[in-house]
Amino acid sequence: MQDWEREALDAIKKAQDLEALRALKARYLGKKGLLTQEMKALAALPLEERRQRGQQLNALKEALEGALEAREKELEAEALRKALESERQDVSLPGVRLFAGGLHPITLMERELVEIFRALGYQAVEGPELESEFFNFDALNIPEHHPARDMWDTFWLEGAFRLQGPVGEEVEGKLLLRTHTSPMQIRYMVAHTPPFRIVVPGRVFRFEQTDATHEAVFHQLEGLVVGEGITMAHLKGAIYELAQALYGPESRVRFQPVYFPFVEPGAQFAIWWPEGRKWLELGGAGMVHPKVFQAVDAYRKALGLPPAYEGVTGFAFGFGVERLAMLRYGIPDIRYFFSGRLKFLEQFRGVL
Ligand code: FA5
Repeated sequence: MQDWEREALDAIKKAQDLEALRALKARYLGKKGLLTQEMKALAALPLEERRQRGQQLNALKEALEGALEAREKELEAEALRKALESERQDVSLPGVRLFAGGLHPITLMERELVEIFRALGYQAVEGPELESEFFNFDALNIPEHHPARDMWDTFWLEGAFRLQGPVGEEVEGKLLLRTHTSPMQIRYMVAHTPPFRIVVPGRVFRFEQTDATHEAVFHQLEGLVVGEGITMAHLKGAIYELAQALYGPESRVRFQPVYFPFVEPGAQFAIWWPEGRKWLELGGAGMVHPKVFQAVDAYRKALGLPPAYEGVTGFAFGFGVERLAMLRYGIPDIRYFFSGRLKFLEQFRGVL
């Protein structure tokens, strides 16, 4: 064996990568490789020597090819091992949680309530938070200086703001932050003719001392159903359906007479909460007061619209959303809702 032959086998075994191996292959077995040259040189040798050398070279060729192939396999295996090592995933590492935004618990509760009434054929509509004295009070049979106004401590607005009425007309008069969702009763009736069933979710404002169950900013859900032959029984049925949808077949409803200027008779109602074994005072309700229908038709007349509320009856209700959300989500203090605290809000966010 010549020196280069031994060197060749040695170099192949030590080749560090596939590229180096390819270079070695070209160097020895390529068209101009050393072995190829030796093969060519055979022709010049005498017969006996040629035979012997020919055999040697063939054996050498086999040895080189074998060594190249073996080293190639080794290097490939090594490359694969390295790739697996560097791309390895530790599946036991804790995952990274990606948080999405979430809906506020009041929004969740509001949506649940609207869905309940939608299933009963009600349409959901919304009204402005900035409201006029006329829609919030006067048209609801609560004239200025009437003691009933004290039922709602009001944030009045100073300065000039433009406010649109029910059919886009500009509204005059003193402005306030609505103290309840009831002004939407008037707005809706002015712009529509009965029969209809609506619910009005929305934010309301009262100039009040806050405590664990009272906020200056809170939400109500108003309901209004008007048509021929609507009675108190329909009202009770609606609240009963609400109770069933919220708390199941064990729930019950209770009505007690109470005064609201815009209904007659008026009632406050409570729902039996089976899980907590107590009555939840939810809100007020009653049959739409004839004076409210008259105020609506008078307003329609001023707009040039024909009267639409003669010979119909209707019921209305309005209740607080926060109380129900507090129960639904186990929230002990109403002031958490608008505290803006992330720790509180994060409990309601989604996870992607
Ligand atoms: C009203 O606001 C009437 N508009 C309800 C109504 C509608 C009566 C239609 C008849 C016909 P009241 O002021 O009682 O009523 O408020 C209704 C509900 O809002 C209360 O029962 C309570 O659940 C909730 N509420 C009232 N004040 C607060 C407050 N400061 N914080 C949280 N919730 C309140």
